[in-house]
Amino acid sequence: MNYQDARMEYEAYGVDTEKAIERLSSTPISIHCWQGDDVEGFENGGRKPSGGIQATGNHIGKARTPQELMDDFRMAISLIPGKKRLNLHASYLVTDRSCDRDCIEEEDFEAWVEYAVENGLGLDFNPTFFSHPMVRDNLTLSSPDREVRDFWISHARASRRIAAYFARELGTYCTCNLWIPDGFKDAPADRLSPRLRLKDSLDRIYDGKLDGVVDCLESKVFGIGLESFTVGSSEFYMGYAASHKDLYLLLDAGHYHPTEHISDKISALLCTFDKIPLHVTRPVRWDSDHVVRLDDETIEIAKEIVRNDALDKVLVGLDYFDASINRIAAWVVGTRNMQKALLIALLEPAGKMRSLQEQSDFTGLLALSEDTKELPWQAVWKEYLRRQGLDDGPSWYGKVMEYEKKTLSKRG
Ligand code: RNT
Ligand code: ZN
Repeated sequence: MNYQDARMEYEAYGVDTEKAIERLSSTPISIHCWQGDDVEGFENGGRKPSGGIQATGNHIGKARTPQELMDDFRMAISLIPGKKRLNLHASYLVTDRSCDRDCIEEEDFEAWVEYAVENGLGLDFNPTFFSHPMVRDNLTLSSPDREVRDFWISHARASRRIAAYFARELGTYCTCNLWIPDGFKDAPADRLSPRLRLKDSLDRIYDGKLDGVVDCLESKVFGIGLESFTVGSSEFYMGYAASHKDLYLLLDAGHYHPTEHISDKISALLCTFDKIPLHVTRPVRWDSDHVVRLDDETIEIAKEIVRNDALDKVLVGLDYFDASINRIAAWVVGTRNMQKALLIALLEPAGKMRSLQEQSDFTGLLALSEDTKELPWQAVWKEYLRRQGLDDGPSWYGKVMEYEKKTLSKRG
C-alpha cells in the first residue's frame, strides 16, 4: 500500500500520520554499547561479564578495541532512523593511564565525547559494579567489608562526575544508572543488614544534584548464581528513590517475575515521578537479555508511553546482549523494533479508546482495539524510513552481511 492511501485510512480513525512521523523522529532511543562486545569492556583487554549476568554465544566479529566498537556502532546507526543516544558503561573507558574504577576521570572518556559529537549522539552512563576483583562474595555497595563498600562508593561518585561532564559537553541530559549484582545464592539469615548497608552507601553517593545528570537506580529480582536474594530489589529502590529528590527508578523489562510486565508499571510511576528510565529487553524464561522483538509487551510499553503523553518523561534505553548472532544486526533489529512499537502506538486512536473506557463501553473498546490492528502502519514506517534517507526494504541486512564479510570475519 502506498503512503497516501495509508494516510487516508488513518484519517478515517482521526489519526494524523504526519504528526506520528514527526513525533517518532524526535524521540531518542538510547542504544547500549555493550551489545557490540558481549559486555566485556576495555579494562585489561576486556573481562567476561560476571555478577549474575552472562552473554552466551560465540558469533564471529566481536569488537575488541575502542576503535572496532566505534566503527561497528557507526555502521549500526547508519541503518537506524531517528534520534539516537549511546549508552556507555564505565568499563568502556579509553585511556593509557593505569586507573582503577575508583579513580576514573573525565579524560578517560574524552574519546567518547568526540565520537558523540561527530555522530550527533547524546551519551548515557553507568558505573560498572561487575566483572571486577573488588566484587567480593558477589557483594559491592552492601558488602560487610568497609573497604569494599568504600571502593564502590568512590566508583559511583566518580561515575556521576563523568555523567555531568557528558551532559556539559553535549548539551543534553545524561542518565547515570546504578545497577549492582549484590545478592546470595542461597537463603540468607539476615536480609536487613545488607539492605541497610546499601542504603548507607547510596546516602554517600547521592549527596547533591549534578547539573544535567539523571540519577537512576535499577532493581532486579535475581541473577545467575544469586537466585535466592537480591539486595537491590524493586521495593528497596522504589522506596529509596521516592523518598529522595532527583532520584529515579529504572525499569528493566527482564527484572521482574515472569508474569509481571513493566508496561503496567509506567503509569504507576508516572503518578509520583517526572521521569522514568527504561531498559527495554526481552526475557526468555528469565532475564536472558534477548534482542528486542516487535512483540506484544514491547508494543504495550510503547503504548503506555504514548497514551500517557509521556514521550518526554520516559527515557527509552535498550539493554540486551546476544553473542550468538551478528552484533550489528542485533543493534539494528532491536532498535528498529522499539521504534516500530512507538510508531504503532503513535498511530493508535488513543482519544477515542480512552473515551470508550470512560463510558464503560467495553464492547466498543474491544472492537476498536482489534480493528486498528488491521491498519497499515507498515506503509507509514516505510515512508518514515524513506524520509530518513534509508531504504524501505530489507537491503539493510545485505549491508550488514557485507560488513561481516569484509570486516568482522577478519577479526581473530
Ligand atoms: C543487569 C542489568 C544491567 C546490565 C547492564 C550491562 O541485569 O540489566 O542493566 O545489563 O548494565
Ligand atoms: Zn538493565
